[in-house]
Amino acid sequence: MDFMKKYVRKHWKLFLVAVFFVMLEALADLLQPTIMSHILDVGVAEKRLDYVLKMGGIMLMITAFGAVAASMRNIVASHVSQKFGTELRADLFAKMQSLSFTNIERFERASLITRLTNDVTQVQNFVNGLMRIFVKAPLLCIGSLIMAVRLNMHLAVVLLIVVPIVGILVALNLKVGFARYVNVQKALDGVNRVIREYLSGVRVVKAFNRFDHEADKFQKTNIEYQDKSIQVTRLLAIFNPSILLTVNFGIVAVLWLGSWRVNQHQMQVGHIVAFVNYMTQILFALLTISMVFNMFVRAKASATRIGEVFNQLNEMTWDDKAELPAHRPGGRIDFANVSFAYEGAAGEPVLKQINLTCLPGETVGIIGSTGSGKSSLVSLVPRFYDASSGEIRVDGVNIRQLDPAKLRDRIAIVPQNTILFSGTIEENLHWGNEHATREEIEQAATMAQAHSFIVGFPEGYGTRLGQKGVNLSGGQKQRLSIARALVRKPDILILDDCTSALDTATETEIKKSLKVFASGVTCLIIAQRITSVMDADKIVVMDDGEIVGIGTHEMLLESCKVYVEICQSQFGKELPHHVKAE
Ligand code: DUT
Ligand code: MG
Repeated sequence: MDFMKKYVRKHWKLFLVAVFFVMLEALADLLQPTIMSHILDVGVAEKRLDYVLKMGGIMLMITAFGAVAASMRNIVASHVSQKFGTELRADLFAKMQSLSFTNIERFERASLITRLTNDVTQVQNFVNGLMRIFVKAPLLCIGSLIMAVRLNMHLAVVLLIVVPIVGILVALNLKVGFARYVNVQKALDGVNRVIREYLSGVRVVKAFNRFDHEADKFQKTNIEYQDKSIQVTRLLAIFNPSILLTVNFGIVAVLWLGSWRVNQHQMQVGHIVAFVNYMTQILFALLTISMVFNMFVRAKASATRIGEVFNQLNEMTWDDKAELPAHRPGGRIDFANVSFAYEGAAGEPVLKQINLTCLPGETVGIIGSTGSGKSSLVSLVPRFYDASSGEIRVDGVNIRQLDPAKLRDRIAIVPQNTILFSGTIEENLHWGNEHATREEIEQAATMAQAHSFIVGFPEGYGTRLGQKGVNLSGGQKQRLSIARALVRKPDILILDDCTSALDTATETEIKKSLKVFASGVTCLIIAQRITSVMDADKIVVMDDGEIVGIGTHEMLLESCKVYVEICQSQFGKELPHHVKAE
């Protein structure tokens, strides 16, 4: 919970101001019953109207004073807790942004969302409560005890019995409650996870008519959440009335004992009234304390979950002084003995002993069966992940020394799964380069064969895309994704299977424009179709995490068995020699 220190340091002054007002408020509450007992015992009993009026006036003033303190406390408390919540959310978001893929993948996405929203809100509520009831309840409880004992020692005997019993009940409640509240939180996570998965896969769910299955799954987590919540409410349903009952017994005892002593003329009625008043204050204070505890449990569980994110150390380190050389043409990439394994995948390496050099301006095709490690290979270049062993150099600099942000400035990537953002088409293309002019954007779109369909829309480049670009076809999305990368004018361009949804004619057009664009740009092109890569300067053939062949189309046909197999599977059994690069 170290992350809280920063906010404590920042807000403790205002926090204390709020606590000060709460103390005034509690003081006002504590004075009331005593004044009332005076009114009854002196004013009413002796029929002195002037005394009643005078004390009544004081009572009114104290109430007003308490109300003003309460308002001030409310204002300060909301201010502090809202500020705190906003800052915590912003910091958490920034932290999530700064984490590497490996760090992020340790969490479920659904849980990251709940951490950022629900968990922060819980902690924020707790902080708010801290400045209100949390301080007030113990103050009232102890204050009432003292006032009651001072008022009448004899009646206080009842407290001697009632308070320990209630104390034990509250403690028991807390002890049993903690684990159950943690369970509720977990169940809520489950509900969020199922909803998220359903929503992100809604098309597939409908296509496979799996709605019933999904509904079942949801229902299960929903019921689980219900059960856990009911368990908690049951607990409260038992404890709260028991506490109430105990205190009420105490009040009956006070009335009985008091009336007995009044009859003996050893005590006045006003004392009984005031005493009962103090007892109810103690009762409510205790009840709020147990409620407060529930809040505390939730906040603690939430704070732990937030802390888990803050505690993620970004393993990606770099040397701030390291720079990529400014000279052009840049874009040379060297892989030297690179091996790589994803975390948690039983350490099974997905890339083994990769040695590869891509020269500036070279176009390198990467081909291989699915799961052979093509995407993994290119994801190492922008430092999405760090290699487990070996070294990757860009323009001669080991990328482990480079700030990923600087490195990624030189790289544009078209990911295998097209991701667009809600906003206009133009905004999406600007992602490639904030400062790109409209002309550059249209140029890139033309190269990616996207311009013609974009201007076909009534609103052209201003057309709004839904979330993830839902209102576009798969091929349209791919072309926008390519255009976005081209807008960046990178040294290194990575195209991960980005023409899979395009027809061959469009693909050929894009390849033609790329050839012009790519002079001087190092291109890594991953493809499934031989025709997409066969005119590359060199082709890398991957199989099961290893490079099994590097060379031109013709060379590989002679030397690489895997390449020949891929060719045969795509062009038929006859000798693939007739397949020539264009
Ligand atoms: N893998 C993981 N975690 C990931 C991504 C991949 O464990 O986040 C594994 C799956 C596979 C291997 O790494 O066994 C290689 O995956 P990659 O995505 O690199 O394969 P590909 O060559 O790009 O396959 P495809 O042609 O299907 O895109
Ligand atoms: Mg892939």
